[in-house]
Amino acid sequence: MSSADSSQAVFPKEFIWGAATSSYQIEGAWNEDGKGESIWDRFCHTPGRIANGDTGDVACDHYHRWREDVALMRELGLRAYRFSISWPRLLPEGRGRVNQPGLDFYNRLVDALLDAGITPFATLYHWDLPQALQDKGGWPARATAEAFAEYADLASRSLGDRVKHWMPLNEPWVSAFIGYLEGRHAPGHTSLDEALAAAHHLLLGHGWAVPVIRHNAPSAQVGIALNLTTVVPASPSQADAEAARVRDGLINRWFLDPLAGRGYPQDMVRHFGRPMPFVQSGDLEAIAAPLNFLGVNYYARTIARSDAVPESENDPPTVLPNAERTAVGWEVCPEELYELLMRLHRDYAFRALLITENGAAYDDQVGPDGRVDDPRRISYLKRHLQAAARALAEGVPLRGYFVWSLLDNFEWALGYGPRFGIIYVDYATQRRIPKSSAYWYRRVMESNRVVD
Ligand code: IFM
Repeated sequence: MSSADSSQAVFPKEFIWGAATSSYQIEGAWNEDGKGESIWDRFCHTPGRIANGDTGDVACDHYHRWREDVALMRELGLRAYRFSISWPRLLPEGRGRVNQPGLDFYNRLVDALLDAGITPFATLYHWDLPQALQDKGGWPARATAEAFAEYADLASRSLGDRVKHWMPLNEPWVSAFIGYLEGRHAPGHTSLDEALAAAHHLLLGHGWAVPVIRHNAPSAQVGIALNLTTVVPASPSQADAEAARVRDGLINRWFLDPLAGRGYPQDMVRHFGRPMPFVQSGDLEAIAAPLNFLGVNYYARTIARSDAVPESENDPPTVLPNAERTAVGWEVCPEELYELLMRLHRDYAFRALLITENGAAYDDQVGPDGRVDDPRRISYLKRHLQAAARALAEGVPLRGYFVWSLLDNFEWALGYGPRFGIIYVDYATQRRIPKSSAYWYRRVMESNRVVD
């Protein structure tokens, strides 16, 4: 669908329009009011880990500025807000002793959101594991999954009377494989065996959390947010097709299959070729706890290229030499969001899908008039929403969309360089300036259609 067809990209009036953030990326106050240390605090305080030596110590100072941020959300007409809860703010040692000021913070935030008519969507784990649990083995240890279920109990008992939408995990692939195999994220380890055990215990903790949340908040809708992508072979060669199968297995199927009750994909079990003693009797049943929705975090397609085939021998290559890219180098491919949604519905048929993250980083600047004009982000969002509307029109049960992100924020190993927000943050003063994309998004939300 081209931009000329924008008017056809319509959404139902009950469509959930929102924006998303996460605790470590925006809150700051890393050691205030009794909060415990997280693995991201430790990682950022280790020299050489993060671009520019940046840390989340202050971030967007949302812990102190949440009132102003909720007021901005209301002004922009958000219907929903997806945030994450900091586990070490509630449980400084990961389990046991509760930090009441931490709970108070989320109680106030939730109340303010509801007062503003904004539906809270809570994520329990967006990567900030209590360091105390990492010191006992982190996600490769089964006890961390048990601790997670306890934390889910505390959070849902405290907030479940008001929060009716929950996601135990955000992007467990990133936690497991970037944190424990690639080492680019906290805790910075590089072991495949650890990564596989971590992935399993993340999923197990999720599976145990689902009935706990439902018990504490009986009418709750519970889902999970996965980073999902289409995988395209770099060329028509057999070797690249094989590389694509493996990449799809690693990023998509390793999580989707067990959640859908199919266990781990056997081709990938063979590919890893590692014993998996951590999978115990009953685990796969727990992981397959039925979900109300699957959260889809989509940014770009993935190109799979086999090392076995020199690119020069790949004729014709699938990869476009002059692809449109965002400031972090990710290819802009909105039509692949349509493909992804169709594939998810066809292959897995979850009850409902929500796009829980979609957005782009650009090098936004404050203009001489004090405004931040970001036409490239508007264009990115517009084309992705058109793709989403097309999937919806073709029968995909897509119920909502959350732009990543509400605010410019701490982009993990890349620090504060990339700006993903629809609201600009001047980190020196903490001044917030809604970008032109925020005003454009307001018109989309008001009209339930992709406007020009
Ligand atoms: O900033 C991240 C977010 O924490 C998880 N999903 C992808 C975003 C952009 O990289």
